Amino acid sequence: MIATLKRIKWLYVAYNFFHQKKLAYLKPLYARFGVRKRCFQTISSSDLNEYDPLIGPVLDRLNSVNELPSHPLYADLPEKIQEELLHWSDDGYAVLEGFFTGEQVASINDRIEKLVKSSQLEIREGRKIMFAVNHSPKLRAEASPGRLEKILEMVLGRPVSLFQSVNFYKGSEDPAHSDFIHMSTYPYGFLIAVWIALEDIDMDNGPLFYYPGSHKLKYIMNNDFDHGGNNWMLGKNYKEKYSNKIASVLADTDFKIKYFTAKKGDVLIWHANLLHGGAKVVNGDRTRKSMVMHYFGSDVIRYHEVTQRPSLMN
Ligand SMILES: O=C(O)CCC(=O)C(=O)O
Repeated sequence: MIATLKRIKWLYVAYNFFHQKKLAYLKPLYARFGVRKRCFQTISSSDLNEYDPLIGPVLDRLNSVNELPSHPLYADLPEKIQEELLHWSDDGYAVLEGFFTGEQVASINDRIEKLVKSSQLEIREGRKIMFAVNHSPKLRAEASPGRLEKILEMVLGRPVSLFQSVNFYKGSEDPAHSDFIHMSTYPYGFLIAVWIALEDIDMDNGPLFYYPGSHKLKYIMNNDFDHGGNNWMLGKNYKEKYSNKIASVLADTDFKIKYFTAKKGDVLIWHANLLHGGAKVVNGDRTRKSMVMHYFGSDVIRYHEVTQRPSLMN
């Protein structure tokens, strides 16, 4: 019953109608990009112009190898991070080894534990916790410090704002996907993800996997697969249908899978369209503590392509 209700698009429109203040940021953006809709209405890639690299992130158009070294923030970064960031345009990810110290990771884990114990956070599907950062400004500051956000801003070419966090206790085993189908922007590409290893991770506890270079593939949006929805209802098995589409796209490429077998405190950042997921958990007794955060670039239309909902701005 609840699952069916969640598929009715007009319930979202009604909800948005009563939250128009949080959608007002869209008005000038709709005017700028020629979107002829009210901001509480549904929005999807069908209402927007095609992908246009000229208005997307600079490093999608120009190569980070040439562009980043002259960026004012680049010179202050540790050499290892500088080197990693240089291959951003080609590979769509960067590893920031040892970005957080053992003490910093312990403090993040401690804050999560306390929030769970105080029942402020619910563990979903026995493995994940959504939006922990919204419950603790200290956690937010520790997990997303200025020195991290500066790197994201440099790579995305705009100021960023943290949209959500997801903490995992166990490996997600999520099939390969691009985050962009869930956190979509217009212009395309103004989303960036950060993944923090909150303990050592190896092939046994379900590491994150990703396909270097896959961010250059076409963005897969609703019109690119049979999602089964219509003007009134969202499709029934869109998740499965979307995953099948991504699997078929990958099958036609020769991208090589990589696993983020990480040490506690290591960080992976990735591009809006990098295909990634969670590897199989071989040892179900083991935890795989991690924290992923997604950030939007400033001054863009934010929405959820799957449900065609514009994102509320708090
Ligand atoms: O941590 C994982 O296993 C998957 C995370 C993920 O796919 C995401 O946050 O988009």
